[in-house]
Amino acid sequence: MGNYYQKEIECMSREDMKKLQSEKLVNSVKRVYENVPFYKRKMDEKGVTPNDIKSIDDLHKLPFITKDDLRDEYPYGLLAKPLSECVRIHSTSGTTGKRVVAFYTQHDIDLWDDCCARAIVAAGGSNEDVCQIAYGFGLFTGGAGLNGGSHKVGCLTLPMSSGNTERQIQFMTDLGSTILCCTPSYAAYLAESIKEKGVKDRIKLKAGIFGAEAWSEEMRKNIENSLGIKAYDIYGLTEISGPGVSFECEAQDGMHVNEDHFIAEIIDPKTGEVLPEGTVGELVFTCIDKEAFPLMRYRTRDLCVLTRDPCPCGRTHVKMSRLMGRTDDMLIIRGVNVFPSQIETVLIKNGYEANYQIIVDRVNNSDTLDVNVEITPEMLSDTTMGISEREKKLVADLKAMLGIKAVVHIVEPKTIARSEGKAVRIIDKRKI
Ligand code: DLL
Repeated sequence: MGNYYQKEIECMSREDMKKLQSEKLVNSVKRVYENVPFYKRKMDEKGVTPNDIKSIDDLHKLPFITKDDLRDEYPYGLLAKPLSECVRIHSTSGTTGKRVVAFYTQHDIDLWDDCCARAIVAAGGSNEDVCQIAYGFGLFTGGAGLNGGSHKVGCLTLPMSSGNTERQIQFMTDLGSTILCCTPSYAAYLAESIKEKGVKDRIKLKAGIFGAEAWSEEMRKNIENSLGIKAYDIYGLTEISGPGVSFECEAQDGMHVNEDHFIAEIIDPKTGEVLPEGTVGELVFTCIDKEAFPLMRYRTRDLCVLTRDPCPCGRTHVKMSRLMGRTDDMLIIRGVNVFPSQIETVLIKNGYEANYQIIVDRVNNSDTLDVNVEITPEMLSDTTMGISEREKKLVADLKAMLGIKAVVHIVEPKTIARSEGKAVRIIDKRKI
């Protein structure tokens, strides 16, 4: 293990962690109340003063912050440090509305790099490794975060950025990359290209650190088998820092939240009520160590479960489950709640790869759901089942999973565009 297995913190008793979090929370709340007019206004409106926050048991008294608040306060409204102390920004892609910009002091960058270093170590990384970073570099946090973490661990770091698949595979084989960091959809695309090139036996990868988008357990198994690696989930969001807010360990059963820096809560997305651990709800984060952009009770819109069951790895930090979707990516089709991950699970269980598209539309006042999925080369050479039979089977399995009927189109291999970053798989024409 490298230096970034921070055992004294990562395996701290619950009691000690609560004490540490409480101290940091009290200080952070005071600081934002005094330095950021937005927080003062929000807390005053709710009738809460910094003196009311004495420990993490008082966290629920603080108001929530939403993505809309961030947009309203764009760009500098939530900044808690003078600009002269900030050294970098990152930003979300801003596909829906104004971009969100997050600010970092050097302390914030160090803290973030540490979080990513912990993730790399938890995936078995050390200074013996060659770490290929194929997340995008730039305003997106994926490249910069894992790059910083890889340096801290002492890996030989390949800052490839995303795309240029030929070059990725060339460096992977020539330099003997052992860890791959990218989105799961790009990992699947790289695996497909490696297979086509017939260079699988020249690949030395042992682990992948994949996140930034939803992926199913079935997709994990496919990637692990095709690349011959262990694939670990990593979670994060620009507003809170970037990748490394939580990460998987060798148990590959949920992601440990870096609780010494971020307090996680689960709330009912409708009422805002805090839910007990073990219940599905919206994830909310409070930053207790950051300087420039320390969001308090930020509603992520991500749905998951938090659990404190003992983990075989020895880490005591709370674990969040694989994301079950986002409050805003849940599709309501003919009155039924549909998560894209449910559709992916059905497709992969039937032997398809994650090369699919979900198209929702409204025709004659009724919602339509079409699923396009590529046939795999293996299925093409298997003559025991025809295309229409395959389509019927998928329609039946989707109906059983979702409770509604979908129209399925099985399309030729390579007809659905591959993704080098976050895959866009849902086209909701009702919103266009
Ligand atoms: O995606 C940060 C990141 C980069 C995480 C690299 C992991 C690896 P944003 O672009 O701000 O930041 O998008 C954040 O992506 O709220 C989730 O909805 C989604 N997301 C992130 N990680 C996962 C994951 C980065 N492991 C949004 N599983 C989040 C599912 C994820 N969804």
